[in-house]
Formats: sequence, structure tokens, C-alpha cells
Amino acid sequence: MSTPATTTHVPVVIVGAGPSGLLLGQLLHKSGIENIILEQRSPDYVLSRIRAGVLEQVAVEMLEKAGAAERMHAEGLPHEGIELLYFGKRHRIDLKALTGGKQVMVYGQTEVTRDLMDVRAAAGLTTVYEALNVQPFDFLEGEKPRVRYEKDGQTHEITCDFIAGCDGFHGVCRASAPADKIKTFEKVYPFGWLGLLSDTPPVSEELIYASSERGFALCSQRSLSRSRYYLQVPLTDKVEDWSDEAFWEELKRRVDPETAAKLVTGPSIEKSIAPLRSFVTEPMRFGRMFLAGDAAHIVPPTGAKGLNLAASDVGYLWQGLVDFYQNKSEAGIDSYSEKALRRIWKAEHFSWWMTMLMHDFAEDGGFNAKMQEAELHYIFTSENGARVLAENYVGLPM
Ligand code: FAS
Ligand code: PHB
Repeated sequence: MSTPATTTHVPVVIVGAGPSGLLLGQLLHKSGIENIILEQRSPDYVLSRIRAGVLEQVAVEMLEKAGAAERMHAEGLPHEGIELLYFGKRHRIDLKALTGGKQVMVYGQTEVTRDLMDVRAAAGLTTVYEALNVQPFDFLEGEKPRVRYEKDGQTHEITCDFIAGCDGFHGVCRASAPADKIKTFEKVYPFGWLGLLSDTPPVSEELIYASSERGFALCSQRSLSRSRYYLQVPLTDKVEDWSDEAFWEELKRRVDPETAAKLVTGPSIEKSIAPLRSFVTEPMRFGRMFLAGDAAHIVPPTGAKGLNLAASDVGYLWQGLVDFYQNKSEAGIDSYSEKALRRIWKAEHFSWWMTMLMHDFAEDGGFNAKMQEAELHYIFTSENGARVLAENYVGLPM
């Protein structure tokens, strides 16, 4: 292995400058713990990815603790309910009434990431963008962790106390865990989500999750002038198969006539197809290397949990590292994986349940459709049934 051009020491090396890495970096900084972020892409590329749109109270509070919540409170949209549309009939789930006052915040992940980038830059913290071939080494117990990366053709090495793998589903950190110490659980769904972003006013005040004989659709939003829509599509579909016109026409067929009549269409500013999977890694700690966010788990977006689980993972990891550096206690980092996984599995269950409840599984001969009908009728007619959905949607406590 070539001799690195530079060798430095930083207490915590964070791999990945998505929401997980940026949020962790900011919380550690606020607690006086020095950290560096290594990101393989450019800032513009990271910001170009259109993803989540709904924040739980837990995520809002983490952003407040990170000092990155000002614009969210100014521009974000607090939502007190969502609607389920089942075969042409809309049913409102009153999140606030059913959960004793809780609600969600509609604020795009792109804006969360931008806000976290801005506060990190304002604090003068180091993020190495376009850091290539990042590779963690010697992170198991008793070893001295270090990370190597390439930048502008030179190899650099950072020795550290801890490595935070915030590098997403396709990252290098989980892939570097010893094969005999890691177990993964996965379920891949037989369809994807075709998402479209448009500078058009949202079709409704609140989000509409629609289940129709043609498949699932979701009417979401980013602001009062920018909308986000999704359609369930076969895994064989390619985004180039879908013109904007075809998208709008299909969306109108999957919602009720009143909603279809109100829909304001316009040119897409982003259009993409995302596969749906449930995925969990156990444990989320390998000696001095921790996994957080999509590096450790994936949920189908039906329950709006992906970004929110990243926020709670980071909250647990931040608390553990503060305990280590400020109280010389390893209790927090020792319990990180167990605490994070307890909340993760509940969100995995809710995301799987919402996906099974609202999507078209035509190939199973109709039994699942009967289960969906029975479950939705129960939710629409029982306050207890609706409360189960509401309590999970606003986010379970950390
Ligand atoms: P991210 O994947 O966001 O960030 C990881 C970062 O690590 C990336 O910037 C990547 O470039 C970098 N990286 C990867 N490998 C690296 C390496 N070897 N070296 C250095 N850097 C490396 N969630 C919802 O709640 N609602 C949604 O609607 C929703 N839609 C989604 C659509 C898509 C297509 C995807 C992929 C995810 C979606 N999610 C959604 C989930 C998403 O929001 C994630 O939960 C969120 O991005 C998690 O953030 P991170 O853990 O930071 O991972
Ligand atoms: C979104 O706005 O991107 C969004 C909202 C709720 C979901 C999934 C995606 O459940």
C-alpha cells in the first residue's frame, strides 16, 4: 500500500455527506467533538437527489439541536393530517387528534441537506467532497482506526477514534464489516415508485395516499408552489417510458374525480424511478465503526420513515459519543446498536404494513386485496385502528 501524502488525526471520521453524515457532524461539533466528513460526490450532486419530504417531530428536534432548523420553521409546512384514498373515497386520518397533538413537517430532504451544508460551512468545518476510494481500516476492537481516501490524485490517511458509516445503501462501510460479524435482512417489493417533481400548486392541502385498481399513487408536496407525486410502476418500467403527459393522465385515473379535476399539471423538473425494499443490518457497530441511516437500513418510502430513521440513529450515536468524550463512559456506544435497532424494526414494520396496505399485488389472486379492504375498513371505522396508523406515522418516541 502506497505511503499517503498526508496523515492527520481527527477524533471522528464521518463517511458520507447526506443527511445522516451532515447531521452527525453538526451535533458533534455543537458538543465540541472534532470531526471530518468524506463525501465521494460533489455538493451539487448530493443536492440534486430528490428524496424524502416528511419530517417527524424527532427529526425536527434533531435539526433544532444542530442549529439547522431556522429555514425549516420559516418555510416548512406543519401537517396535522393525511388522507387515505381507497377506490375513489377519501378518508382523513387526523394525526393531531389521534396522537394527543403530534404532527409532521413537510420540508424536502434537499432543503434539509442544504441547511446542514450551510451551517457546517458557516462553522468552518471540513467536508472533503469528491473524496475517492474511501476505505476504513483497523476499526475492530483493540485496533487503531484509520481511513484512507484519494483527492486530486493523492492518497491521504486520517487516524481517528471512531468511524461513522453514513454512506448510504451502496456505501463502503457496511461492505467493510467482517462477513462473520454481520447479518442482513431483506425484502424486495415487486414494483417501484415513479416520482415526479413539478412547480405546480399541490392538489390538496394534505398528502393523499391513494389505493386504486390501477395501483398506488401519492400526492405530496414541497411547498405551496412545488408538488411531488408518485405512481406505483412495474419494475420493468424505465423513466424514459413515461412522458409528463402520460404521468399526469395516469395519476388522474388513480385518484377520485374531484381530486383529478383540481390537479394542476405542468412540466416535470425531476422524474425518477426508485425500487422499494426493506433492509436491515445487524448489528450497527463493528468495534470502532458505526453504521447510521441508509448505510444500515432501507424502508419502502410508503411510511415516510427513511430520513426520519437516519435522524434517530444519529441522535443515539451522538449521545453515545458525547458520553464517551465528556464522561469517559462507553455505555452509550455499547448500547447504540440495540437502541437504534429497536426503533428501526418498528419503523420497518410500519413501512412494510403501509406498503402491503396500499399497493396493488395483483399477482396473488386477490387475497391480499381482500385483506387490504378489511384492514382499511377497520381503520376508517375504528378510532383505535386509525390511532395505530397515526401513532406510527408521526413517529414513535426515541
Ligand atoms: P444517503 O444515501 O442520503 O447519503 C449517503 C452519502 O454517502 C451520499 O451522499 C453518498 O454519495 C455518500 N457515499 C456513498 N458511498 C460513499 C463512499 N464510498 N465514500 C464517500 N461517500 C460515499 N425517505 C423518505 O422518508 N421518503 C421518501 O420519499 C424517500 N425517497 C427516496 C428515494 C430514493 C431514490 C432513495 C434512494 C431514498 C429515498 N428515501 C426516502 C430515503 C432517503 O431519504 C434516505 O433515508 C436518506 O437519504 C438517508 O440519508 P443518509 O443515511 O445520509 O444516506
Ligand atoms: C415525499 O414527499 O417525497 C414523500 C412523502 C411521503 C411519503 C413518501 C414520500 O410517504
